[in-house]
Amino acid sequence: MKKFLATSLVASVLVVPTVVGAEGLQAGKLTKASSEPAATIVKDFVNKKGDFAVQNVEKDGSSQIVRLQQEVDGVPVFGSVVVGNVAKDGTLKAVVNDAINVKGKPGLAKKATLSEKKAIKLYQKAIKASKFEVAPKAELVIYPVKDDAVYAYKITSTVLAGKEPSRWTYFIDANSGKVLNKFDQLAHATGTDVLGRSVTFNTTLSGSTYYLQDTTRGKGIYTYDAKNRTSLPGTLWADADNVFNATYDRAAVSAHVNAAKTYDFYKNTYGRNSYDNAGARLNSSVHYSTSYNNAFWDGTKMVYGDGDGSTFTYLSGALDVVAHELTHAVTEYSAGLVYQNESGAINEAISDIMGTVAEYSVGSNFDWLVGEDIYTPGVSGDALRSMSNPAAYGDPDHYSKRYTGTQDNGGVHTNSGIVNKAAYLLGNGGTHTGVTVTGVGVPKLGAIYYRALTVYLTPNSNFSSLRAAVVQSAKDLYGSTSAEATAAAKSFDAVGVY
Ligand code: RRT
Ligand code: ZN
Ligand code: CA
Repeated sequence: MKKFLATSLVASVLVVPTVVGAEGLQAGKLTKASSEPAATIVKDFVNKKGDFAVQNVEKDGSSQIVRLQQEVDGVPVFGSVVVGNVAKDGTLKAVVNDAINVKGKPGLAKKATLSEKKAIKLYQKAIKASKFEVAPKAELVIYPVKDDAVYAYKITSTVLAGKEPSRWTYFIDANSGKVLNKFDQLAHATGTDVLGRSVTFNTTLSGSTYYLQDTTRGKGIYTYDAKNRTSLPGTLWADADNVFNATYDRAAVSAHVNAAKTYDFYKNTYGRNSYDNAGARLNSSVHYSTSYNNAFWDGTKMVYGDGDGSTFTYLSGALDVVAHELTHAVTEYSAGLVYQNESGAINEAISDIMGTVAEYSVGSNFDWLVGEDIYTPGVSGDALRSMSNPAAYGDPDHYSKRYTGTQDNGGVHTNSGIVNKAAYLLGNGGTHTGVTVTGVGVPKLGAIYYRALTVYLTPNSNFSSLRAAVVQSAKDLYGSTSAEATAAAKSFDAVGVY
């Protein structure tokens, strides 16, 4: 990460807004003790500057933090905010005063003559868009320009259609219609992922810092830095120049990119809008703990360890692992499979299956292995699990070989092998224990299992109920006498589940 100021903002500035008379931060015992409300104390301190609306008052230990928005006749002065820290005894401890002197500014003599509708028309023309994810919204503001200030419309929208998503903010002079300033908050970042590939992804520019915040998908995709500690989520990942090329950045880049790919996979393949099918925000935390050899869904977010460098490298680096994690969330919000014994093994297998279907659908390096991209970085060809041959990693491939002990919640990561093998046979085809299954291909495998998960499975489903759910799903999708339905039934015959 190089250190310099954000350039995309500066490059598009037509008229540099100058903050007139901003006083910055003052600290100390700025006022005498008082029993007035905190907002009044801060207002009184700065009110010689003009009018203020109370934006927010928040408790901060025994203090109160007051945020005021400067306005003139109810019109906000863009960016002119006052923040005050008021101690328990009513003394003002610190104040950031970004209010400006607007009295007698010649530009304000001209009230807005341009209509909001007209301004939005100009905006749409300027950004060359007509199809919006979030429609243009205009707000009349006072906009500081050099030593003057003018009335302007601040207009923002989100556009996804077209080649690049954008979230342009324009300041349009409310008299002349001139563009005073513009910036695209949706920044197109570049970086290097865990596997060393160059990638592009969406970030958000706020102030002069870029954040791993993609606002183009559902309610957003946010990636956090847990800083090799165990308190979560950590801090939203910030970057000064929107180029994510440091070694430390890689885990975050992969988590962010793979979360977006998995979101797109579910949306484009099954029409599912995030794990709750209502656009739930996707949060991921990377650099969890130290040398942590695992990843998990904690009920609200995906969490990834760095690995110890020999058993695993950064776990967010693998799409099948990220899709595995997010599928745990989908399962929680659909079938609700209890994470123990047979229902738990189905829960695990569904995560491996959808992780593998996602890997196929993204179209890079598809295989029937799980976690191969981040497992034993020094050894090639191995993985944490194999769906085609679970036994290669000590997992059962037939119901008769199931683990019946109590470890690992009743063998959820072990007995998943039985279901994984059935899924492999259904998707790929093959002969196992003398039973031949004609493969239906990976996309149909995904459609069948997705339907089983979201329609026919319940919290206490066992392997036998899974067979019924998968066969019924194949019948629903392809017909009751279809080759797909036959293959689905045979895939369970082959692993001894009836
Ligand atoms: S349940 C989370 C899962 C994450 C993962 C998936 C790591 C694939 C690596 C590869 C496991 O399957 N963890 C390993 C385990 O036993 O928890
Ligand atoms: Zn899992
Ligand atoms: Ca894989």
